[in-house]
Amino acid sequence: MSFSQATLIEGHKPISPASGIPAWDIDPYDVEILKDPNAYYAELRALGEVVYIPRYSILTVGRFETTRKVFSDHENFLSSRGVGLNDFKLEDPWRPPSIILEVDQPDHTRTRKVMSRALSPKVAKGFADLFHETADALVDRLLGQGSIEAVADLAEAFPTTVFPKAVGMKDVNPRYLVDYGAMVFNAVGPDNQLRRDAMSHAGEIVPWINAACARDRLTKDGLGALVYASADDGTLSEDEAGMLVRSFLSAGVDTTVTGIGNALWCLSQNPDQWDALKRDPSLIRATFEEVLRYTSPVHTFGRTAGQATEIAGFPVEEGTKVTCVLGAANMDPDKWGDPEKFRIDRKPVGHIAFGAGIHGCVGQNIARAELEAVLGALIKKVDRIEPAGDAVWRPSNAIRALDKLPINLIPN
Ligand code: OVV
Repeated sequence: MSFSQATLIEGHKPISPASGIPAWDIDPYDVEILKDPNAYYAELRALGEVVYIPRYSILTVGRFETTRKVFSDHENFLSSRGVGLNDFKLEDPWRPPSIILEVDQPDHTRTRKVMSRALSPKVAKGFADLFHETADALVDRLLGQGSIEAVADLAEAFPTTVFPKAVGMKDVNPRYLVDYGAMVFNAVGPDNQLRRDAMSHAGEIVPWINAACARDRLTKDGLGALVYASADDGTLSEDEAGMLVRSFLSAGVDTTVTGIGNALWCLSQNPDQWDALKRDPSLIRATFEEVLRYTSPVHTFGRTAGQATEIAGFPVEEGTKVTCVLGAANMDPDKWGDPEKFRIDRKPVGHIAFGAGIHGCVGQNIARAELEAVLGALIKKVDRIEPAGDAVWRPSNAIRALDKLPINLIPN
């Protein structure tokens, strides 16, 4: 380790960016930007292929092609040194690193295989009845209520009900699952107030999460058991199986909560698109893909240059932290016509809301199955979704999610 703590910036080596890379005096983690990011996204793309942010001593990309390229270039841009601002090679991470997210080839390949088998389209299909029955019952209950607060009542309620069942968790604590997600995702940002607030719950929640991942805290018929089967056949150690169950709990709750909340926001703000979906339910999938493109639930994730390399022809030093602004890429007018319009007939093939390359979201089949169930229940039973107050965003260093969404669900 060649740098003392004192010389690190946000836990990584300070850089001297190549000439020609524009410097931008901005804090991308300012709460006002996080709550309403489109102007920041536009300016980031306008400034250049790659931008230097002195405040954090990072490079940042937001144009579609360059963002996709950096994010999927696992040879040059490593995940094992952390996907946030801290360089795990120079500073200890806040928790033992994920053995699927925060790891490179060849180690990544073995754990990824286990997870992609556990989360296959076939397995996701097996959860369809549970997801549909739960969504139908939840929407029925909410329809009798007049106005609802859709974040707590629906967006959080649905995944925190079905996902622990899908995993086979014996321990139930929806609040801990949501708050753990907030820790995991805020942790990839700088040491700001958001990160510190999220981490203030760590003392209670981290031990609970770790304990909930043990074999004897899981049923024999869920996703957890599928992972432990790989410990039985010798592919994984017992500890590794527990770590992969931890990945379910890290990545599977906050993301789908956000996907559902953002879908309700998009549809409540765009009644013509809701009507179009009601007329043609075969557009459910396309609607969710457009929600993902339009709101990018994971707005920013990073990589670390593992060796001297380049971005769009500009030299990049080893150890450089590069943040990839997925939200900016998914709004790039060079890629998408009229990107700031929410259009369910767009079929936004190639959006990078699930990432790209070997680390692309391994849970996306489950995410899609959850959204299909929720949107399916809504279009069956609800005539109109009307705003019943202002939507409030919940700023996070990596997630673009709502805090409050008051709506009226008007029954058929
Ligand atoms: C994609 C993702 C996000 C957050 C956490 C993890 C994965 C994990 O593996 O823990």
